[in-house]
Amino acid sequence: MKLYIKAGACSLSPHIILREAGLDFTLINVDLKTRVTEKGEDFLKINPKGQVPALQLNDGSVLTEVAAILQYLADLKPERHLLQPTGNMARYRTIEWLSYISSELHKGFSPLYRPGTPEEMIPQYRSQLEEKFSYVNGRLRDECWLTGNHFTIADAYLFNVLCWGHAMTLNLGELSQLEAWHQRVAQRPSVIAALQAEGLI
Ligand SMILES: N[C@@H](CCC(=O)N[C@@H](CS)C(=O)NCC(=O)O)C(=O)O
Repeated sequence: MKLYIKAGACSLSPHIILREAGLDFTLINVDLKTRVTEKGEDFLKINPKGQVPALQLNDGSVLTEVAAILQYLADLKPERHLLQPTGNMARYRTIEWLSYISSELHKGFSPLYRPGTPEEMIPQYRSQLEEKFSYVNGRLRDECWLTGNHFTIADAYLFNVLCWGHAMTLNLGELSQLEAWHQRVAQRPSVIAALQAEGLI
């Protein structure tokens, strides 16, 4: 499989999960401005949406959207418990988190990264994100992962967007459960390896 990425972008979470699942993969960097891959391919021919992540399967087909890719990868290796099986309520709790992270957190960062966002709107976007991370903080428990005893694909995605929160210096310092959880995730070998491979540490 090939995972098309940009270092530090939302492609980090499927990258972490490929490593958690112990799957074989190749990373291909994409220049999101020119939409040309490091191999000189026209990325729009691979993903017409022009966005990372895109996962090219061994049969040549391409799967896009973080939440879909994460679920696909987890289901390839059910024994890793990255997503519980169909019918288990824990599966839907994980998907509930994926949806929240995607729509409320991930896309909440877009105006902060987008050139042209009116300067006077920035504090409002920042405080909306801080409120949402505060909600997540209230849902975390000591020594646990987001949905309980297993590290899941939702933890990888939350870690990904929380890294942006740190990079953007959001005011998260008082969210002690969230910061403790972040430390636990950051110590996982898959996460360290993914951050190293993307040149982020
Ligand atoms: N809905 C997509 C959003 C992906 C997305 O926002 N990717 C960003 C990087 S984090 C991107 O490729 N931005 C470049 C662009 O939109 O032109 C998903 O969940 O995968």
